[in-house]
Amino acid sequence: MLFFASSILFAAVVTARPSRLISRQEPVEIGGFKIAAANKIIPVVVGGPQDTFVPNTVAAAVGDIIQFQFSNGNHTVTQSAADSPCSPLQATVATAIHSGHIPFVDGQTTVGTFNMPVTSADTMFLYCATGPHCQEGQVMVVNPTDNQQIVDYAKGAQSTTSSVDGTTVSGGTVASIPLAEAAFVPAAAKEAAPPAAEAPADPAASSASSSTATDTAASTDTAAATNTTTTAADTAAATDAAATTTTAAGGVITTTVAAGATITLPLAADASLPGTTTVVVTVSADATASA
Ligand SMILES: [Cu+2]
Repeated sequence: MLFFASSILFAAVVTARPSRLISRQEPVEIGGFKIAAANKIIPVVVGGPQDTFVPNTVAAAVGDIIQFQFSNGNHTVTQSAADSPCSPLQATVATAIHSGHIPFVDGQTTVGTFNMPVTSADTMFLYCATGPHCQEGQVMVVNPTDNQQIVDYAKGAQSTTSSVDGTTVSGGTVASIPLAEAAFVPAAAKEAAPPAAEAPADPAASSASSSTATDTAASTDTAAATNTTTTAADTAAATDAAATTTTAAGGVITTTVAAGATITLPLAADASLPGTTTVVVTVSADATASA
């Protein structure tokens, strides 16, 4: 089979170029397919720790395939006109390039790709249509005519205020490859969840002075803590001392604080319990005045 296919290719090449050696840069028409001996797959990494294309300029021959490999984030490869960065050429040319949005999340073992056959040697301008990525410089040029083109295109992108998404996947094929074969190492995985919050400082410790009056139940507060209802009956204290707290059987917490103080529930001793919700209660200073 391999020999058979090779024979056809050779025969066709000989027919097309009878007096020359095979040019490895020029495509050959065989049965409607363009085949170039020098066809390459050119990897381009999209996104990652930064919103970029790497590389952001590529020299590609007709018949090559640019394989966009999507790293961390959620990005697109979308074609624009040279003088309209961050806006899809699809608006006027239906066949213009657009990959759709292809994400990469922590833990993925495959990498989304967009395989774009290069069908023309013309210069092509591409951007990412996600959020502000284009304005931030996630742009690239295929077959630039000089080194200045990518600079000018990026500057033009920075001059826009928003990006316009493409509408239809076009100009390539969405697929995937194993992560182990990708041209990048993913960004370090983010921690699944932040560590438990530290117990809040007891704000009652810094409360103002108060009278010697004792006010019972200046406020009665219900806090949803550890899936049970805890009633804190707060009694304004006659001193400047830090709040004292006792917990009786049945989950009733009694705390003693100065009038005008702020109580944060759950109290410091309970704040480390899983599932606790913090509720801030300010004891009414008026209750003190009435005594
Ligand atoms: Cu992007």
